Amino acid sequence: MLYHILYQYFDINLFKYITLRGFLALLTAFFISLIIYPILIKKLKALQRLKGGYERDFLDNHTGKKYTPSMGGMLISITVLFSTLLWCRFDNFFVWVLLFVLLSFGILGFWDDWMKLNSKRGLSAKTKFSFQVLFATAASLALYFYPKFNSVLYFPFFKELYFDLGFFYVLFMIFIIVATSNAVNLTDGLDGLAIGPALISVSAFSIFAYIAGNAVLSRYLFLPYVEGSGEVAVFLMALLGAGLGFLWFNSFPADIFMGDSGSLSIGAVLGTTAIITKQEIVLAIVGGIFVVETLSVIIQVTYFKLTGKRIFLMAPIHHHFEKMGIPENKIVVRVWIISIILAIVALSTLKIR
Ligand code: 57M
Repeated sequence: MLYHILYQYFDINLFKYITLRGFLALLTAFFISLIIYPILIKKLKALQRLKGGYERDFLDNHTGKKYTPSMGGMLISITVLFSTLLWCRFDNFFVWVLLFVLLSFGILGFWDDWMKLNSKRGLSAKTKFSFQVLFATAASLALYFYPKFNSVLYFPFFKELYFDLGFFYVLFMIFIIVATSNAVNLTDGLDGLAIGPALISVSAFSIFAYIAGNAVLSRYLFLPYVEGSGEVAVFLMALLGAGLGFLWFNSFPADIFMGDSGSLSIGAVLGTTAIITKQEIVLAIVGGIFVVETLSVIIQVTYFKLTGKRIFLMAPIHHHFEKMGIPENKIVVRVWIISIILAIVALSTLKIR
């Protein structure tokens, strides 16, 4: 909104720039979070006590988390919405698609969290999955039919390698969005475990979005040029600010969890961003942590069904490390370290082409 008022109406040139608006979007979301989370945590804690708490007693170190409130992701969505409306251009199609994905998956997650709070059982896997596919299909079709978007799949490291998937690209997009949403959800089992790699991925993708939206830079770095994707960087900066604000309270020992309200929506947004910036393959590198967590579940379940034995002490893999006796915060910080390295590897694909 302020772009239209300050730049287009009052002619203040400074507000034309994506970098400045991105920085302001980050600060806005971060400070709103710092102010509102303490109030929200207090209210949700009272509610949690009233409803009897939600305990995961499968690991000793999780027994103390019975009254830690969930649904912290709700505020991430609201803050991002506010900051985006303030600092993004209203005439950017990609920003609206991202807001749709953030809010639709956020509401679905909230529904699940709310049911868990009230009846200890969340939505059935079938209902959750059906809605995820529905929302992902809506976003994918919107992108597919947008005239300034193409259905080409590009590969990192090889500038000549790309395929036009045609209408199959819609199926591919749905898969990416739903898979990323669930992968972040599976990862969200220790304080700061999901939000850390998510924010590192968001930072890397804000660089990709900025470059992809700039005709000169993208040509220089052999990156596909996506007209309008620069504005996605402003949206991602808002998400970075909101996520950092959440991490302030989710860092060990957590005062609040993001719940499905956060994990489903942040994951879906990450997937959509990878699609918009035409970096779907790079997502598997940047979000390598989410890939490994998901693979650990697939391997564990398949192996268990086939042999009746387990490969990991417990899946997802972060529980395996906990069972080995590694302290929670050590696991989490090590995961962040790996995630930073993966983001650097992904960013290096910019030059190695
Ligand atoms: C979410 N949710 C946490 C919190 C968070 C197929 C199967 C592998 C699925 C998987 C699963 O259900 N994953 C989805 C896991 C829960 O966190 C809440 O859920 C939200 C995310 N959706 O935001 O609201 C608990 O995690 C802990 N936590 C933190 N800090 C945080 O910042 O400590 C979360 C966030 C919280 C808290 O204790 O209550 C969860 O784990 O339930 N299932 C599993 O992960 C189960 N694994 C399993 O069954 N493994 C078997 C299978 C694969 C064969 C095996 O290995 O043998 C584990 N979960 C449960 N019991 N409940 C292990 C056993």
